[in-house]
Amino acid sequence: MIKIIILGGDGFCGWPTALFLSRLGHEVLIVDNLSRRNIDNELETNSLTPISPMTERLRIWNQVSGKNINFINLDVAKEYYQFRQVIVNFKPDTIIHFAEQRAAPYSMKSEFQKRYTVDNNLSATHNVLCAIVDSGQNIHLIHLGTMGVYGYGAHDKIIPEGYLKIKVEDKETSKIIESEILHPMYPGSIYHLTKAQDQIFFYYYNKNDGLRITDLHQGIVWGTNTDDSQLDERLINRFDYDGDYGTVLNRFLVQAAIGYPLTVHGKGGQTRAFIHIQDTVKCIALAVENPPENNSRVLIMNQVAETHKIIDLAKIVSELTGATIDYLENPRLEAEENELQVNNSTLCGLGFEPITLNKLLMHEVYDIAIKYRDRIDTSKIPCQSKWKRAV
Ligand code: NAD
Ligand code: USQ
Repeated sequence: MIKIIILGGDGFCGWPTALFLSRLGHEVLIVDNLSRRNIDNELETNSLTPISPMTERLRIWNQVSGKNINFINLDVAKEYYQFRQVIVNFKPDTIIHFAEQRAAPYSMKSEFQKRYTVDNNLSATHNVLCAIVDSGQNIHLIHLGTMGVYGYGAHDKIIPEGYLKIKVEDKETSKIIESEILHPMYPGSIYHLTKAQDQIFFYYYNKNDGLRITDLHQGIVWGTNTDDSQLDERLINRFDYDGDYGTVLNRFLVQAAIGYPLTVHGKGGQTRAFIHIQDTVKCIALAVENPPENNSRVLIMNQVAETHKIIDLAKIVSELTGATIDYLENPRLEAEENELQVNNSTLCGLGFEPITLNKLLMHEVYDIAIKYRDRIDTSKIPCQSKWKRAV
């Protein structure tokens, strides 16, 4: 049994991860300030699925599984001393850190959201690191990073796992020295910028304080339910479909379910990495069970199942459902077209067997969209957030 604190355990990835780790027999404590639910209020939108309040979620989980998950409502970015006390009292073996503002479009909306994203994400990550050192405990930190820190330039044939092998010429001897450095970062939004900065925090605290850190560079997560969240409707996971938080494949499936033309940005030549939510929780469990050794560098793993072009996804959804495709002016500043291949061999070596895009799972998402279609507010579907504001 491993003692685990899940920061951000009320969110889309955090909630099913908490259930899965609890089912595996680990002791789970969720820390979350419910800010994601408040952002829904700010944006006047809601999860497609009716998510229960946290206390209800935990009560039902106890009923169906016989297991207890505890919850503390706390802002990791702002309530440092209370957070440190939680660590001191609970004595976790592992902390999993999901507690960040995670939407690129939201982070680009206006100066308010830019500043919130930077303040929240950087303070949260730094507070976690600082509190681990402060507590004097040897805690394994697992962070959810993103593929987007690598950027989408065509400079790498295959994106490596966090580190880049380099060769530098020694000016005096003209000898070639081989080394490995953190992969250069090319963040494409304020949100991705905070994830790039997180990496430097990890590098420093690992080097200076010997913290054991795993950074999971995750692709775009699709799907909604896992085996655990399906056990009772009141355990259902959140499902974002709006123009800020909805991610592309889930959005396409919702759009198809209500006869809304699929919103492809530009020509849809962008290639992105994807992973199903059931794989997210399995990969995190693998990371929990395989911590880095003491005195080893930050372990970076690419948490990705496959890559796809956006237009190909739109065509697959269209074939499956009969949806039409709309080619929209792209609100983002991003390459119109890119190739992307990702090395995910570390997680595969630990036993990860990726679920790839398949009709059954896509239908499952589509069916959920049909089931809750009355909750959809179509005015929230367009991406309003622009990377460049009109001058
Ligand atoms: P989410 O917004 O659904 O969940 C984040 C949770 O963290 C929310 O419950 C929120 O209330 C909480 N939170 C935020 N700031 C907090 C703070 N200061 N103190 C306490 N709690 C706080 O996001 P998600 O989709 O579950 O993503 C989780 C993590 O995984 C994020 O860090 C994100 O960057 C990363 N990630 C997500 C995806 C994806 O497609 N969803 C892909 C790659 C990486
Ligand atoms: N896109 C469309 N139409 C849409 C929505 C998006 O064509 O209706 C395009 C975007 O322009 C972009 C791509 O699809 O090229 C992906 O957009 P997205 O919103 O699905 O994903 P993204 O903004 O990259 O962010 C999501 C999560 C974030 C995570 C990231 C992983 O919100 O938390 O870090 O995926 S990654 O993309 O690998 O960096």
